[in-house]
This record gives sequence, structure tokens and C-alpha cells, in this order.
Amino acid sequence: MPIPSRHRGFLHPIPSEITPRAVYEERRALLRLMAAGAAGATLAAWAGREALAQAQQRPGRLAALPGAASAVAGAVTMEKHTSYQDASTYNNFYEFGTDKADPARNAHTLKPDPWSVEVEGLVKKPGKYAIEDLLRLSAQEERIYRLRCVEGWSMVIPWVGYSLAELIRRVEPLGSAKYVEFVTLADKARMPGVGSRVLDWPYVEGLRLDEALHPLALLAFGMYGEVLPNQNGAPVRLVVPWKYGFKSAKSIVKIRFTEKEPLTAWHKAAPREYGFYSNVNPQVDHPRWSQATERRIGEDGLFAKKRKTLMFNGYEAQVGQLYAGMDLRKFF
Ligand SMILES: Nc1nc2c(c(=O)[nH]1)N[C@H]1C(S)=C(S)[C@@H](COP(=O)(O)O)O[C@H]1N2
Ligand SMILES: [Mo]
Repeated sequence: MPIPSRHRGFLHPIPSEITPRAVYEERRALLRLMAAGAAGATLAAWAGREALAQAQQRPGRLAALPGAASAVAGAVTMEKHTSYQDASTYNNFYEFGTDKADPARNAHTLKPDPWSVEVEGLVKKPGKYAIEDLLRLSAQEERIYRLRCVEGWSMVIPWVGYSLAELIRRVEPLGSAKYVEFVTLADKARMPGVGSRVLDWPYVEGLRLDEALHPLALLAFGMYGEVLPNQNGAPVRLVVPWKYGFKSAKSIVKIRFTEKEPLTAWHKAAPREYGFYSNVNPQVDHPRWSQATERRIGEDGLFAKKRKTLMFNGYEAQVGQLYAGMDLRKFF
């Protein structure tokens, strides 16, 4: 089990060592129900509760942000949505702590308004966009994407936003621009995790320009028909559904066009473990664990089976061409 040499003192835990909160909560609830009555009635009640939870899609907690059903190929999976409760309380947002419950607990200090995003580097039209203007730059769409975390869990979330390509076209990249770098907020005063040495702040992510221009790469402002909760990356984040979750940078403040491949936060922290590309790939294991299967959050009860992880997280038909001829073991 190779430990990366330049590591700053934190490793993603090995997924098999995590007992997710949902597993023991569901197990406890099931045992309680079984103790209370007949097994058949119990299971029916259980199924009913599940169906009810599915139907409650609009959480009604934050400002509404509707999006028209997206017409982009592959943008709407028919799979069951992860509950808003799970999607907003089981998060990675290390600026607010490394525990999955930390972001929901701590991110109330983030102030998503006022906010602006600076566009700079190799573009004809650099500039600073106020979040209101960015929101109105293109029509909001609903995209129902799978998001697969490098740690081995996945969710299905109805996001609201528009293709990142819409913004990129407006700012007119120069011919020399080959990559796009995303810099996210690092505010020590409001983000308790930024005081730690877990990562070299600010959190930085990057895409090759052609990846960033792919219609599935989403600039997201909302989820479940409302603006993003702070812990999910308010007020604006990326969602790149064919890549491991950490490529989907939260709370973006800067978008920079570069000629050289950006040095991303996770690659800097552990270069042997996290490459620049980080495409979901069941055939290329993480040095410390397999990437062949995943646990769908909300399905991790007593009888739930692990799911097989799909090439490019199931988006191969749409994005496979971007990587034609590349050795995906080398460019992991
Ligand atoms: N700024 C920032 N963005 C981030 C992270 C982070 O720690 N900081 N974590 C990433 C990881 S590892 C995942 S899996 C996704 C999770 O997004 P979600 O909480 O909305 O599901 O956010 C990504 N974006
Ligand atoms: Mo992740």
C-alpha cells in the first residue's frame, strides 16, 4: 500500500473502512420495526416511506431555481434521485472539515451573496462577473447526473445550471489556451478547514479546454429546483459527471485559461493517487483500493448490493471520444 511521499498529512480513508451513517441508521430503524410487528407489514411500511421520500423533491428550504429539462445527450438519467437529505449532509468540502458531516454543520458561515467570478488568462474578454449576471448568462437547465466519488460512493442529483461551454464561448479563448483552471474560495475567517494543512489552499481544479467545452460539463447554480446549499458549493460550482467527484470544484471564484496543465490541489497533495484527468474508470484502481464497484448513497442498507462502476461513470458514449488513443493508465 504505497503512501505518497509528498503527502500533507491526510489520506482519503480506504472506503471499506468507512461505515456510512446511513447504513447503521437504516439497520437500527429496521431492527426497531421488526421488533414492533409482523415482518410483512414492516417491509410494506418501509417501501412506502421510501416512495414518499422520493416524491418530496422540492425541499422548500432555499430560493427556487427552476431549470427546463435539458436536451443535451446523456444529461438526464432516469435513475432514482438521492434524497436531498443525503445529498446535502454527506459531503466532501474540505474547507469546512474532512468529516462527511462537517460541511452541513459548518458551511453556514459561507456568504454566497455578494459573489463574483473572475475570468482571466488567455481569453479575448477577461472580466469579473457578478453572480447575478452569471446566473442569467444562459438558460438554466435541469440535469440529472450521477456523481461518483473517488472514495467509492455515488449519488444521483438533479442539478440546475447550464453548460460551462456557454460561458467559455462568451469570453473567447485565444488559440493558445489549452486548459481551464478553477480556483475556489479560501477564506480562513469563514472556512475552518482552510487553517489546516490537509491541502494547499486554495482548492484548485482543472480541465483540458475540450473537456470544459463538452456539453455535459455543467456550471451549476442549484440542485433539486433550488439554489445550491452552501455545503454543496454555493453559489456556483462545476459538475463533471464522467470524472471523480473532486474534479467538480465548489464555490468557484476564478476561472483561468492557460497554456500549461494546471497543478490541481489533489494532484499536488498526492501525485501518485490523483492524476490530472481522474476519469471514472473501473479498470484503473486507486493505489490503495479498487475502483471496480461503488456504493450508491441511500441504497446502503442491509440488503443493498454494491453496484458495478461504469467506464466514464456511464457517460462513455458521450465523452469517450475525448480520450481516443490515450493510455488511460498513464493519464489517470
Ligand atoms: N472547493 C472544494 N470543492 C470540492 C471539494 C472540496 O473539498 N473543496 N470536494 C470534492 C469532492 S471530493 C466531491 S466528491 C464533490 C462532492 O460534491 P457534493 O457534496 O455536492 O456531492 O465535491 C468536490 N468539490
Ligand atoms: Mo470525492
